Amino acid sequence: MARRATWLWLLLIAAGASAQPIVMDGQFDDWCEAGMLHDDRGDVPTTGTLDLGRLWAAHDREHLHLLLETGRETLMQDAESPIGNRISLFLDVDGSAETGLRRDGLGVDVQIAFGEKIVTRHGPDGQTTQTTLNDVGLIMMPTHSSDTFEYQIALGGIGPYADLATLPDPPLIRFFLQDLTTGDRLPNEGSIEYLLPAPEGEEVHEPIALERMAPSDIRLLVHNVLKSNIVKNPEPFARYLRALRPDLICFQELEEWTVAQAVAFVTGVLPPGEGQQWHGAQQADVVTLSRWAPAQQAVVDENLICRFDVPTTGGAVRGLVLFNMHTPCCAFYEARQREHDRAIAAWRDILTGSPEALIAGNPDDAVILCGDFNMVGYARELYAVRDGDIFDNERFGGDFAPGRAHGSLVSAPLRHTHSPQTYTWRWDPSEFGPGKLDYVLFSDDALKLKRNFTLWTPEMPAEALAAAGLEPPDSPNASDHLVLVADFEVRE
Ligand SMILES: [Ca+2]
Ligand SMILES: [Ca+2]
Ligand SMILES: [Ca+2]
Ligand SMILES: [Ca+2]
Repeated sequence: MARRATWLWLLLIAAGASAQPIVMDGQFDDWCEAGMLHDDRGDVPTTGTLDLGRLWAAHDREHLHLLLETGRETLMQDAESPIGNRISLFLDVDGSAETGLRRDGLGVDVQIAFGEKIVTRHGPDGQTTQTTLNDVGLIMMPTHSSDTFEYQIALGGIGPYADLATLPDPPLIRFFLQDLTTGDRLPNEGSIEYLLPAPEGEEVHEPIALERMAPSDIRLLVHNVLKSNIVKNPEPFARYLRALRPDLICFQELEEWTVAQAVAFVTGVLPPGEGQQWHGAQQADVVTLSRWAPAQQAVVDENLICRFDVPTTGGAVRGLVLFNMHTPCCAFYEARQREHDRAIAAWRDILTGSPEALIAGNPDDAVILCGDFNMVGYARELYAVRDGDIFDNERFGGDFAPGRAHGSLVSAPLRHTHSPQTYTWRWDPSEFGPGKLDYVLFSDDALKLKRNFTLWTPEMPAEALAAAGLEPPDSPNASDHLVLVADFEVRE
């Protein structure tokens, strides 16, 4: 509840501030500029069911953005699970009640069923075609469960329009939302009318440079390499490794190499300096490669813990406990929760010097938990790790503050270098839209986050790609997961 109060407060005080692009990150403090269009809260009699609530809209030249409250926790891209939904968005995109499906006085040209993940187009000739969420360029955040979601819909995907310039005059979109389980409709009668005037000025998304900010920053790279694709198709991996020059690498889904083969590959691509070498550790499909030899290592479920001595800004040495995570996928909610509980309990035991601790650390060690957390389920699976809020306390022990005096761990923002996106997984033929499955969580009392980003080469301009020695399709050719990069200064 506290998190929700914070962004509502921002919404009130920031009115009148300069326009900001909507960042698709599942955080809603970027919505302060957009006016609320409708309040539909409190008209569903049964508690515990979905209740479409407040709705905001915004747009840029190529996208319509919506922010919607759902009244209870739901998984937006799921109609089957206990917290799924059957919310649909009905859009009249051509300003004509004469075209599309006649529905409540509207000519609905496009219906987007979020939970069912089906887009239905009602053509002018009465023909109906069905496509996927990806066909309309739909992005929804957060990917894990929530009671509030932000949406990005490509204007070129929902109508015969490439962008705002080709909208009808006046540029008006009419729509309503309905939860087909409870029947709750937003608005109760008629439709929302939203005008999309061309925004003033250029839309600028400040790009994030690939270079680290200081040579002494420690660079972590995280990547799920898609069924050992690095073995079969090494070129895009080699190109991004040369461009990004990490010090620590956490790979997931790399089963076809021994740790010696993985070390040999990275040594060939990133030759170590005089007297230095790459080191490796492996557990099942997770492989951790590092410029420092792990002083200790351990396994928790299928996840790998390594402890390194890393240089601080002042030239001293501090312990860094690095968890390379690949937890169960998809609808395996309980198994994933269990692994997240067990991993963060392992950090608690290391932190407190418990006799149960898997490795011996110092009380001031830094910690990073990173990797493919498969966060398509309950938000609490993530919060267990971030906040030390263990779900099964009976089995895994007490809650604690994983960031010591700072409380929770911090989740690195990891925005794309050249767009306001944060998804870390994308596979266009899938029924699922792009999502944020991968995370870097760290203790910010011991580590200062510096440059950090997610790499998605298809959206990078040609000059940026050429300067980095990358090719446009490198990201999708490498994997369905994207490369994450986070630089840290190790505090004294
Ligand atoms: Ca946002
Ligand atoms: Ca409602
Ligand atoms: Ca129509
Ligand atoms: Ca209603």
